[in-house]
Amino acid sequence: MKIGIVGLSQSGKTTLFNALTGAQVDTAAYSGKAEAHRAIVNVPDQRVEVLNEIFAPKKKIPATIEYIDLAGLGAAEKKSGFSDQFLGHIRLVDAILAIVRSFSNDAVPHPANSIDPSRDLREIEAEFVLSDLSIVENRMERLTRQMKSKKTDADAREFALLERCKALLEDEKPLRRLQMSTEEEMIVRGYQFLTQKPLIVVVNIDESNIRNEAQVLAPFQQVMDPHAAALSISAQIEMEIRQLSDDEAQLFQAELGIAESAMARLIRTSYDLLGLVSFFTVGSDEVRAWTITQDTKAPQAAGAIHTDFERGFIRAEVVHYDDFIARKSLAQCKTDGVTRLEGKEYIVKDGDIITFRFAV
Ligand SMILES: Nc1nc2c(ncn2[C@@H]2O[C@H](COP(=O)(O)OP(=O)(O)OP(=O)(O)O)[C@@H](O)[C@H]2O)c(=O)[nH]1
Ligand SMILES: [Mg+2]
Repeated sequence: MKIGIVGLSQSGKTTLFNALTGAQVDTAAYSGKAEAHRAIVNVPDQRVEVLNEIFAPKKKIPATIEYIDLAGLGAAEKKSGFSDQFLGHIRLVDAILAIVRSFSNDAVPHPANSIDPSRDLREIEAEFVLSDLSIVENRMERLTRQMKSKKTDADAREFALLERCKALLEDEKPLRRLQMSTEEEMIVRGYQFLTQKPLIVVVNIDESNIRNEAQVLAPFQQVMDPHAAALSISAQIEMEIRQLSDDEAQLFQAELGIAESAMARLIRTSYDLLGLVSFFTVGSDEVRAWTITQDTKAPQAAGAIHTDFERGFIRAEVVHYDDFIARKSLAQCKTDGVTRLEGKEYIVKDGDIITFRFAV
């Protein structure tokens, strides 16, 4: 899973990136042309650790998330739209993390000269809406020309769908709000609309607001929808904590009233928002966690490992983590009848331990 971090300039993107990934990128400003920072982090999952102890494999491979720290969006005055480079990065992410500034820091100027996180979010979303709208309009123009020479049903259906998208965008609403059939989702998938991607809003707060999350987030509730979530995080504090030893970090967190690290909260929020679950493969070679969406059937889950596994899928031997942990041996699971043989229609559950049977 790829998550792109966006925000106005100097909103704390790189600071948060450091907090989430343990990187130590210099937080000095960098121009829009600079390379984006990327880092891959392991998804903490106690189950992988326990399986690792039981199987003592050569390799332990946890699930991962990639974070991309992008260049800042310009100030309100210079509405220049996005650079091609920025769009190239952001169109490929699975979810967008928009960070907005609520922290006060006299040494750091705000591009609009005042602190107003709701306004900043509206501004970011407005940029995304404009970007999507221009794609919709271009495509509609092209389809109109095409349909003049030869009109197909597929073109007509796409045009009708784009008209619905356009109406919503002209109303300054994100495409996340559009109800689409599976077929319609297939039609628009290739466009990689920015306002259709799941959105995580991070309000970057002062240390003094760490215990006031409900209050801080209240103004954002009305812009939220089922594909958006908001969190308040002090990026600066979290970055500092990330650089401490585990013991020191725990002490410091308790003192400040931070129940869970920003990294852990963000991963949980991302999994919920994207509807992700993990299944495991185990053995003496490796113990590994795989990430899939929660409605994935067994053959497609196998495909996450290798396309051959999906093509030649025969069946899946499944035992749930909880059933396995009560026995700590795959053989015992079979003896006790808690290992199931599942076919092509089985929907993989979070925590399933699976051995795929396939023929190629
Ligand atoms: N007080 C305070 N300062 C912060 C916080 N987060 C970031 N800063 C400061 O704000 C400045 C900008 O932070 P960055 O993380 O570089 O922000 P950015 O969004 O990556 O900036 P650009 O990449 O230049 O757009 C730095 O001087 C940070 O130290 C925070 O939570 N509290
Ligand atoms: Mg930065």
